[in-house]
Amino acid sequence: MYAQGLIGKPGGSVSDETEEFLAAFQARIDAEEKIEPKDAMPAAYRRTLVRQIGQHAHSEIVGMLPEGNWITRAPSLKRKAALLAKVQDEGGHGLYLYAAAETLGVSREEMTEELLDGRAKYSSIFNYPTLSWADIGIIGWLVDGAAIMNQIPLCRCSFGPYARAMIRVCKEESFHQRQGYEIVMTLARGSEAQREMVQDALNRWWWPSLMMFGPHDADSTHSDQSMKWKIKRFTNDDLRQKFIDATVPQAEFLGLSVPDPDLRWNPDKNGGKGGYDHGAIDWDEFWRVVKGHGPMARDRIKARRKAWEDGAWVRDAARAHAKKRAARKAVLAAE
Ligand code: FAQ
Repeated sequence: MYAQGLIGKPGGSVSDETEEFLAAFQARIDAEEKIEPKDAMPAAYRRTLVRQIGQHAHSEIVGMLPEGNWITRAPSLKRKAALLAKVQDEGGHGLYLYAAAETLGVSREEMTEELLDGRAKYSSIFNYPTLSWADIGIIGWLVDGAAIMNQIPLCRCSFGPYARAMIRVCKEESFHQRQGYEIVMTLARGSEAQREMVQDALNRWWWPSLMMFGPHDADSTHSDQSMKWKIKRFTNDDLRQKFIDATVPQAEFLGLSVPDPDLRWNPDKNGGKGGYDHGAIDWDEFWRVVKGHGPMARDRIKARRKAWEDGAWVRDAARAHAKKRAARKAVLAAE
């Protein structure tokens, strides 16, 4: 089913990876060539991609849950239709990403099992609860906004199927970000109670959104190698800074305050272009959430497990159908 390069094939050994092979592979990366599924690749390159794309796919699917929670309670038919479409888009993103990871020789079943038994992660952000309608606007504005900041550079990822999937994903995320901002703008210009509701949502989602970019560069285990392989194009801290610099003026425009007393414009930052200094991120909270102790972690995995078990009959039926078709094809070929 999968087209695999001999070197670096799943379960294969790294003993074939001569210095010459690794140098030739790096030269292709440095020349901005795309690596395709049939190409030979170092086993560690394949593993890094399976890890990152798999975790990205899980994040999209788990990410449907916090917003899905508000579909039945959206304040108007228009808002309900838009939210329904957005949540459906996230499901689509998960599917493109699982398909991209499958070209590396890992099945969706295996990836899902890794998620359910805790071997694979998903984004920390989806472990927080959605307490009010304003959270839906804030998620679009901040969470999709952070996702785009991180994913635009992934459109230039060295692995072809991931880069190509990201192009469509980013177009859709950009639309999501705007619908979120529009909800926030409506609430920020609404009644006193609506302004308070949206400020409260911003207070709760600001820091978790900054944590989406991953640990501080000094604690990022994969960044150096992923940058060398041009899987990542920017470090976690660089993207986080870009996000802060883009988002703070938007909050100011809305008349909302970013919950960071240490936030200051620094004209010397970013090589003299200016940028915001910000307060300390609570890394203990980040690692607690990443290790599965986020406020909604148990519910999220429980929901995914239930969906996986409830869908078992569909997978069985699809397999039985494929077997029947193959048998029929074999009979026809023999005639
Ligand atoms: N949460 O060495 P690094 C979305 C883990 S999609 C949980 O820096 P890396 C759309 C990391 O996996 C959101 N774990 O790792 C949407 C590693 O652990 P491992 C998801 C995290 O890979 C919107 C360890 O920490 N986006 O929101 C997190 O080089 C609205 C060390 O970290 C993507 O997945 C975290 N925040 O950089 C959906 C984008 N950060 O694997 C619905 C693609 C780090 O060794 C509604 N991924 N870890 O056990 C990436 O760009 C990268 O994987 C990073 C992390 C930047 C997330």
